[in-house]
Amino acid sequence: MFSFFKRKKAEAETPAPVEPVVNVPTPAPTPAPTPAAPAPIAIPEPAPSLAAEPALVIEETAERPTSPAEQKKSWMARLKAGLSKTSSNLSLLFVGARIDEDLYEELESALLMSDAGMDATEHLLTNLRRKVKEDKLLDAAAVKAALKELMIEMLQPLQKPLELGRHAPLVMMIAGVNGAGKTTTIGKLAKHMQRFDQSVLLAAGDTFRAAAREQLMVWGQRNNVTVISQQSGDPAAIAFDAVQSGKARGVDVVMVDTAGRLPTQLHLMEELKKIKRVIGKGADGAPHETLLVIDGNTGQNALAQVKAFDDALQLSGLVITKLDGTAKGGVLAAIARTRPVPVYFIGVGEKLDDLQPFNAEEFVEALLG
Ligand SMILES: Nc1nc2c(ncn2[C@@H]2O[C@H](COP(=O)(O)OP(=O)(O)O)[C@@H](O)[C@H]2O)c(=O)[nH]1
Ligand SMILES: [Mg+2]
Repeated sequence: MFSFFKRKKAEAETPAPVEPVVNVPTPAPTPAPTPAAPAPIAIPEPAPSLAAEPALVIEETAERPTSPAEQKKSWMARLKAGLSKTSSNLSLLFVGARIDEDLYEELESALLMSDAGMDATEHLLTNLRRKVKEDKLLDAAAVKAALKELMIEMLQPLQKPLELGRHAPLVMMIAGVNGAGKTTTIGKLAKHMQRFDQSVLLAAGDTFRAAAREQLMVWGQRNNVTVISQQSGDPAAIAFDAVQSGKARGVDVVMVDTAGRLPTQLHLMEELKKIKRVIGKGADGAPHETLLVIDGNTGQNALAQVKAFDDALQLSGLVITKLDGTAKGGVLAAIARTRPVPVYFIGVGEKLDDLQPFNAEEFVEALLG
């Protein structure tokens, strides 16, 4: 579950003096916001054409079910629908099946097709065979239940709460490839955190696309969240500014958005490392969370992304988005086996509420029903 240790407002740190920046390119001198200034630092410019840009389309809807039980039913249904290809493949195998080599072979194919990868697939099959033997399982339903148990066991290490209130402010940096859902996730997270009584400040660090910044600004205004932005500029400088501003304003959480990039674009990966380093100059131990956002439809390439971004940034967590689409879901097993970075949240839609803490049991329930 989403947990945090509540920090009393009265104990909020007084703004620390601005630390000198040494050994890094000096952030561009931007006017430091005064704690009293509520407006985001933005230089208005002609509205950019949004045609080609994925917009930050996260809205609150009135039609969504309101009671917690109904809400849960609704997002579980979307997760189930999203993972239905894998779940029907897996479930069909067990219908009236005999426990023989054919079953294991078909299971192997289905798991590989789900993007679980060779290692996780072999691991599951070896353990399943052993369990079937040891527990003398004779019918398909019992074998399916055993597989479910093994999958939960495998994914459990990925389940970890994002703890708020450990730092003032808690600084989070968000990275990923283009279109993965970074900006949308930041919007959802901001809303999520506001519900936990956390004040949030965002840094529009995607300086490549004017529309990306504009969208974040508009969204911030609508939701009463301050967005630190510059018309053009060094994303590291914007991130640094945001951290300073967050400290001065005594906000609880600072989230730094970044431009999408492929792990193969080495100069852009270097830029990310620089952003992280410069954030560290702004606050002790920051960023306290370095998140990678992954599109759940990416397949096996998601694993390559986790490895590359983790090597560059030492990730503390993942967010897997678009699991309401046509994602196969197995890639979480691959991640659990090869690079077990915690999955803090999963995205199950484009709306503000469509972000859920990752829960291994619920996920496997959706996958194997
Ligand atoms: N269906 C669905 N769409 C999502 C989800 N998360 C993000 N998106 C969509 O993915 C697209 C790209 O998102 P964006 O946040 O702009 O990606 P970014 O480039 O990583 O910042 C947008 O159209 C979002 O609405 C999700 O969990 N489910
Ligand atoms: Mg973006």
